[in-house]
Amino acid sequence: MSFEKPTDTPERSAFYKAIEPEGLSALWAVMGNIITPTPKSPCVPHIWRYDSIRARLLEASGLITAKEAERRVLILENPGMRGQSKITTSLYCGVQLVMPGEVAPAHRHSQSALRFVLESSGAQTVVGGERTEMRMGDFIITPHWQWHDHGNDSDQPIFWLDVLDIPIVQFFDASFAEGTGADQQKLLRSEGDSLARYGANMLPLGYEKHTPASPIFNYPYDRSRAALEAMRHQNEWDPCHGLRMRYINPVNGDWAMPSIGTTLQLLPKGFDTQAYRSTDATGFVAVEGRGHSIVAGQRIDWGPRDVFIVPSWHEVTHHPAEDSVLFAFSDRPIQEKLGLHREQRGNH
Ligand code: GTQ
Repeated sequence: MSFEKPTDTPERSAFYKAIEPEGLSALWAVMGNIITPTPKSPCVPHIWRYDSIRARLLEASGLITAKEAERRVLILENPGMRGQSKITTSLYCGVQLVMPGEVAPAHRHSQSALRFVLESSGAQTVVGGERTEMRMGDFIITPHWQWHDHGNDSDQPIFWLDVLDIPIVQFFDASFAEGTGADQQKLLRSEGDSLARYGANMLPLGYEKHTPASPIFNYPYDRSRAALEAMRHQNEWDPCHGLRMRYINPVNGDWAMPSIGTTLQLLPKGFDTQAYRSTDATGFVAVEGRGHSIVAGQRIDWGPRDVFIVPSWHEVTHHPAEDSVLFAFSDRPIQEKLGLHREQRGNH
């Protein structure tokens, strides 16, 4: 099976031209481009260095306030898709800076967001009426259409990674957004309420509210990291992933967010992973440690807080030079729901 474009003849070319004004085109001339035997993507492997992003954001803080910008964010644009505000074909990613004393005003939108905190001395976000402190490594979700505002009461700048399903909502032409006009929304619950209510391996008796996103909205790094540390003593390593855990919605065991799947993985020093590829293009954040990964033959050296991309169906191996922790995100939950997700272990 090739789906190769049949050769052009003067008659065929004339025919294609003739049907064009009628809103028609010939499938056989394009079939190989739209139904490919294996994934073809404009998304390319790439790494963004945290130090450079950080420096550029501080430079931006001299140009615009968080309030005037609404969100002071530098978008991590995939080099294969410049101008499209995408880090992969389906996901948006940026790094946000809130300076001491600043606020990013309350708003809400159809897009779902996650924050992964890169550098913090204590700042806060409010999601759906509950405040949470944002600490290094915390995985925080803003489910779609929930009010959210951010602020920084500390004396140091805070930097975090934003990942949103913007391209997916764009694809469906389903975007709505609104502001309150206020800097901060009203607090409706006390801090820590969600984690106490849903994050202690219990649920309120009679709990039936099944929203697509997890009712927990801050998964603190100290808990996730401690879990990985405790499990390493068992010495059971996945050859492709080391020790890799996914963040879940405790109500049903599904991914924490309906559109973006997230994991945290521990790779001990010198653990060279076996080749792996999957249909979900994946973004990695090197939280701790350093090392390199080989993505479809290309070497990517990473250190703390760097962000790198492994595109769909690109074989990857990781080579940690130190004990390393990687946070990862992809559109896997959607691919699974559509029956599209595929993975392969080992070299091909
Ligand atoms: O913090 O609400 O990077 O609305 C892009 C859009 C962050 C946010 C982004 C947003 C936000």
